[in-house]
Amino acid sequence: MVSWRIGAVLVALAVAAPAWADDAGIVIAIKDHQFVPQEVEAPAGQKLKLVVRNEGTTASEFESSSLHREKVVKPGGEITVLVGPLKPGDYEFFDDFHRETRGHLAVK
Ligand SMILES: [Cu+2]
Repeated sequence: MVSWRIGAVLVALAVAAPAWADDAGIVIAIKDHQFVPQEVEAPAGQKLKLVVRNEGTTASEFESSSLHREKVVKPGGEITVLVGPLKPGDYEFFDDFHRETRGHLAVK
């Protein structure tokens, strides 16, 4: 059970982070062991919200060494990954459970 105090803190945090509140983020799906899209463009110097949806029937792990992120995505599930601000460049990501599944984030 969450006490009202913790609830109040969570509400305060949600209000303090308006940048994400109305931003749907960059959606990347995983379908048939492919990222869709495989190449995602994003602006440099900004915080980015990546939404990774697993539309497959097996678990995946969204992972990126250059972004320093790794998170399991259940079949039919969705995760949110916050990154940035990033410098221009190419940031590769992959499914650590199916390593041939790769994509990249082109930051410009
Ligand atoms: Cu991993």
